[in-house]
Amino acid sequence: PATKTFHSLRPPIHLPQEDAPISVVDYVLSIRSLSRWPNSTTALIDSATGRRIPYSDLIRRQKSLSYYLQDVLKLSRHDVALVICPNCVQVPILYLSLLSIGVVVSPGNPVSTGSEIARLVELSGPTIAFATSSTAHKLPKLRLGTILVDSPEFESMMTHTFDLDLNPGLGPTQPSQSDVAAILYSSGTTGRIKGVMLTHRNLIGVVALCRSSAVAAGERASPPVLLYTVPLFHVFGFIYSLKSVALMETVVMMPRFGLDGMLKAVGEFGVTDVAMAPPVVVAMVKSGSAERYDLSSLKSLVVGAAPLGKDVIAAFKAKFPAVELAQGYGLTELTGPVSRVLGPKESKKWGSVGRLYGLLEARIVDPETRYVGDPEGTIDNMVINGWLRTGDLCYFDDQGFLYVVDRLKELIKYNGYQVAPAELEQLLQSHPGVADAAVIPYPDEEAGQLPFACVLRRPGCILDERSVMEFVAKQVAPYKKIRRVAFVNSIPKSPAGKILRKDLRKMVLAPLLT
Ligand code: 4UU
Repeated sequence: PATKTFHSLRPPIHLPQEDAPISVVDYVLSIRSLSRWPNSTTALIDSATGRRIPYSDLIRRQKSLSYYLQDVLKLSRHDVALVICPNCVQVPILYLSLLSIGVVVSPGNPVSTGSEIARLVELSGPTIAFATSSTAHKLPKLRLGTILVDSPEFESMMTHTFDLDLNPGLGPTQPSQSDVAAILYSSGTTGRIKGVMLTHRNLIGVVALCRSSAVAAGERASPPVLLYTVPLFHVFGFIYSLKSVALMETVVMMPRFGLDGMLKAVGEFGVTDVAMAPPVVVAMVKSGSAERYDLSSLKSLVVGAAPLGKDVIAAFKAKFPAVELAQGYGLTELTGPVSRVLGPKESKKWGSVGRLYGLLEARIVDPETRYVGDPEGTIDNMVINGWLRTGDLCYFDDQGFLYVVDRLKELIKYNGYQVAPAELEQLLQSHPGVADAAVIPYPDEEAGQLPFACVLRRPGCILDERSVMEFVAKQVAPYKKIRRVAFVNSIPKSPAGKILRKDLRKMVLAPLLT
């Protein structure tokens, strides 16, 4: 039968002409005038210090920093800037400044090791890096060096006074919409980490989608106050940092996540919405201390990046009946948001990741038969005939609500963070006691999935679980650690030598889980 195409049921989106010479920053700033809270004052709040940055100040800082980056540091269009920072109020301002002058923003996980960061540098070729005093030591030497965003120098780059009238428009580096705006890292459906290139047009489109869904969600009496527990380097936080400015929302930034700190910040800053990955929902359900905090301002949680179990949803609704739980589904390769649950009526669809955002189209294809006789080849190709393969097993119900049932691609998600099995397999194979190894996800109530190593020992070698885990832990960021090990007699492989993960799951996991 002909493959059915599912169209978005949301209102249509109006985008700027494709050839209009505007950057995503021009777009974000231009639609602010359409905000329902044009007088919204606070842009950013640092939850640790309570420091507030008003919108007027954010714009001034962004302009000042753009000018400095371009005219003093001589950064120009198409240069790549690596950003290795924990969440902090400086980062959204840095993103806007770099994007406004056409510099490609490439954010990486701040807990990465030096060699993991070196790989990002190899992929994207940055000329400059932005880090904090806690992450800078892991960065290699780049042509224009590393700038610390938590230094007094950076503060003065953002606040130095210059006469805007003498420097009207940052003319010559005006990016076009087809320029690459950001390189985000993702392992896609297979193998190792890759740099995903997103254009200004991609970002403009997604900001427009977020804006239209905010309009559709209905009136709010006062500007939303969002707290991000999601990292700004990940597509979820990256896109949110742009859309919040476009919508003139107030954003509470938590440099270091902790459940109690988050709950306290909700009361302290009147937080209305929190963006999070499922493990935070699990923690809220299990926490014995949630009752101690004033959560009366909290209206909704936007939860995405990994599956949220139905029993967790049920427990959450029982414990926090006044808080709407809205799942969102997205992928780095699709510039983030794909679908979300919108408003109290839709959130009754438990377990759904919502309806497609405006403009989006989707197809459900049979993963086994798409390429006759070559299921692996099917999984390997991320783009087929202009369609992007998500690698997720999904279905739509008859009202256009999407459900994610399973993940077919190799990707493991630990606390919502991407872990690429191939990267860990390569490390394991470099151990002298290991003849062969495969890494698959092991289900975990709190983290979602744990990286689980199936190891074939070299004959005559003595190797225990702990030494396998320690060997890997020394070389990777903490979220990538192997957390369980099984020793096997063989690793099932296809004639072409590819690990048959489904067979391995059946062979090793099934007996452990029953
Ligand atoms: C089951 O996780 C993301 C992006 C998430 C996102 C972004 C903007 C959510 C809401 C939003 O507004 O991107 P990646 O590239 O890190 O991982 C993509 C993969 C998906 O293919 C799927 O396997 O992460 C998984 N995933 C989910 N799985 C993402 N969201 C969900 C979800 N349920 N809600």
